[in-house]
Amino acid sequence: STPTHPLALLAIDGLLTDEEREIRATVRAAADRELRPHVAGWFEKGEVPARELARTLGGLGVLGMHLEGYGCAGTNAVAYGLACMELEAVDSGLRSLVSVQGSLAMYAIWKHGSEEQKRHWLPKMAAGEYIGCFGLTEPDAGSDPGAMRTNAKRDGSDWVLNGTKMWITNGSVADVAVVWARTEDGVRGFLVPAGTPGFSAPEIKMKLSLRASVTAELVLENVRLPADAMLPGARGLSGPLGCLNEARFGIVFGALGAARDCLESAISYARDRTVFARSLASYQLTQQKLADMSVELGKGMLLALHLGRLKDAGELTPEQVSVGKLNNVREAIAIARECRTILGANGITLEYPVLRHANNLESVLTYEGTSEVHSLVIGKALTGEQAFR
Ligand code: TGC
Ligand code: FAD
Repeated sequence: STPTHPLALLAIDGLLTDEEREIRATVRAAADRELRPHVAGWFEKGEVPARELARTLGGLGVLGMHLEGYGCAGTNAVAYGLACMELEAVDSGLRSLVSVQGSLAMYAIWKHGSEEQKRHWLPKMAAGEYIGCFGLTEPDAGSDPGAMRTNAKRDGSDWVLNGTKMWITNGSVADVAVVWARTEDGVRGFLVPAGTPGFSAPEIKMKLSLRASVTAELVLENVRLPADAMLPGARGLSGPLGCLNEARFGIVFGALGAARDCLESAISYARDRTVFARSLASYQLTQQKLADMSVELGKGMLLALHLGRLKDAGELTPEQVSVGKLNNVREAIAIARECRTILGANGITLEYPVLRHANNLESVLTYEGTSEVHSLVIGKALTGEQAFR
């Protein structure tokens, strides 16, 4: 009989509006046409044409797509999640570019910036003419950003920044870096334009994950900025942590895109591959793997949609985002690894997307709060006791 797509099993599409389905179809078609044919090559080289990509993604309307005004599309959260899913079905690195641009750099400016900062940066960032990055993590402060050393000191009305940020997506190609730094007044955000004297962003090479994404260090040596470089609306760690909720939400959907792509590859491969004189898909062991993975994919999708509906109703809490990020990334990486077994030796090549996704998901498991951090956030919500420190 005709095979059913894993996501059609639970008829989840019926829970989407026509507009959400249309946006998803548009992003999927563009991603399949303009990104998918190139992505294995970018991954192999460890290089992406980031500027061209940003313009393509800006033209598609996905940069800051869930923000209102300033040239942004103003879609609902579910549509944004579905776009992340389609991009990550191609590669987590492409979704990363979009997450960091829209949910971290643009969102920080949109939420905490002055009117002048918003007008200056947001329309060009939405169009992909300017690229942004978001510098929170440091070499010695990842899960615990409160331990950051980067600092900003007043000199007259200017600010002088010193410190190092690490693992910064889009860092070396960014036109503007949102840099979080310690001040006398708590943690504050600063907009550092590329080319500011004392500021450099060397790229991090030799990665085995997210090779189709730019990752860099940000080095700030006596970087002098005018008073109006500071984001006026963010004070304290809640400023950057609030931005993370936005990007984590995109990952809840995005990771399922990578998982879906792996499962589609594995089902198609199992149907075509003959082992011991029969189709690999006809064996019970294979079917059990496929059934278990499809069940997890469907559950993850229902969870993502539920969180999306809560977000659109203005009710989504950080703990709920942690449930989604923890579950969906953990299941996505398990699915990617299991699919790899079905492909046998072919599974280790870039001819198929599966190990590329699995390798990418190693980063996704770690960034935006490791799985351990999200477990601890949920544990704190359940017990009222923080176990971070
Ligand atoms: P804690 O004392 O709990 O909180 C400090 C202040 O922040 C508030 N807060 C939040 N606000 C909004 N959203 C959240 N999710 C928040 N979590 C905490 C909190 O209410 C408090 O506010 P106030 O007003 O009382 O001061 O902070 P803590 O130091 O104990 O840390 C808590 C912990 C561990 C959960 C937090 O630090 C954390 O989330 N750590 C993980 C760090 C992380 O996720 N970094 C990601 C960097 S960006 C990135 O990875 C981009 S990759 C993207 C890509 O390429 O796609
Ligand atoms: P650590 O915090 O040192 O953690 C090491 C291990 O200890 C982990 O398993 C962790 O879960 C565990 N651990 C930590 N605390 C506890 C605890 N209390 N109890 C038990 N175990 C604990 N950051 C940005 O700011 N901007 C970006 O754009 C960005 N992009 C990234 C892109 C890539 C490809 C990668 C890999 C990372 C990126 N990051 C970015 C950094 C990312 O957010 C951090 O790597 C992440 O927050 C974890 O920090 P860490 O690597 O320092 O690990």
